[in-house]
Amino acid sequence: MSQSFGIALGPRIRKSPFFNSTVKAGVSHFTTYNHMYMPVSYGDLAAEYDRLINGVAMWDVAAERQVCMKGPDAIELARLITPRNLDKLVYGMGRYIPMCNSRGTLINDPVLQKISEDEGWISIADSDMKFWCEALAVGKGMNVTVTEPDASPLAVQGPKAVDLISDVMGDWVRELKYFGFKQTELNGIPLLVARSGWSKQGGYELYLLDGAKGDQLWDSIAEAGEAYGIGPGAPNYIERVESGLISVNADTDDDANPFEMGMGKFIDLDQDVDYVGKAALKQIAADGPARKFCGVVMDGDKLASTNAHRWDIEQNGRYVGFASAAAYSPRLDQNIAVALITTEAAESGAEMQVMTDHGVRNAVATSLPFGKK
Ligand code: THG
Repeated sequence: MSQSFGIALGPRIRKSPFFNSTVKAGVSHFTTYNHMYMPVSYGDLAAEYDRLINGVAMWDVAAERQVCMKGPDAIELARLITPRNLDKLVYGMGRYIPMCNSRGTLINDPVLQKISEDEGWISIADSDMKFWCEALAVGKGMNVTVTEPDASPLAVQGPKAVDLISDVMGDWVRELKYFGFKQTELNGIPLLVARSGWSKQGGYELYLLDGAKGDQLWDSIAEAGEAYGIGPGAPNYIERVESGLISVNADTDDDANPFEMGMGKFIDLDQDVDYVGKAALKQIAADGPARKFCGVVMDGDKLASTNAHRWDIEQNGRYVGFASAAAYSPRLDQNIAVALITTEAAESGAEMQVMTDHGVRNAVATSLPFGKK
């Protein structure tokens, strides 16, 4: 089917503070994420992948919106929204926190940052967590306000990111721990600089704290990055499949729980906090997860660079689950996918069939991330 339609850029979906800069840089495709346009490609995915693996790339990820919980009960609210134990979370640090509903279904997987003793921000994936947090706070009669602050992450990712950002911000950024952050400024642009980002290639996220200064921040990083061959990019489809990074709602369905998604190490069933989903998660842990998020290696010709579909997977003619993102990996020279399939199929080692848009491919399951024993 040939497609000749576009998507209207109306005001109902928001523009990032970096929107104009991304257009100038040649963005070719947007998606929407948290009701905001988010670039996904600049037209050459292979070059964008290469820049991320070997150099440095800058990504407009302002659509990873912040939800601010502020007030005397802010940290208590943070404890209710996640099964992760937050006892040791200190000011200036972040944590990756799965969030579940009362059935134990994974509904988001943000990074939580402790901004102060009475303020926490979650940097959310694509679902409406501001409503969720506020409803919970109201229902529990908590003394906390839930708002969306003027804070928009610009990710700088790749092996040359550390040198570049220390040129720009100072050598202190080299000492930041993973998920550590500091509030600072760059030529009058207020920023929160964090060691984080949705790739396994290392780097930072510069949270712009004044939405009027997006182009100024973009230009500053682009200019300083020239010496490192920086270019625009986006959360990279191929690298994320290789690394097995989870994209909630793309990889999950209305039943997927954190144990199935390989997040068991983040779940504390024994802490005193009565967080949302605790009873359900205890039951799931006792029964053992029904499915497993795993890698799949497929045979046949190289896949086209993006195959953003859900493909059914069968074993012995029976449906066992679905692949949610697939790509040809240049590093592994293999066709790979991430998939959510029955634990039995994942552990069988036996051949499966992936029903791709380009025909049936034979496949075997493997652990994530790819390329790691
Ligand atoms: N950065 C920021 N906000 C975000 C994302 C981000 N919001 C949406 C989305 N990404 C949330 N999901 C993730 C998924 C994985 C990670 C961070 C956010 C991540 N994982 C590390 C890993 O898998 O190696 C570390 C996990 C750990 O061990 O704690 O970084 O990227 N601002």
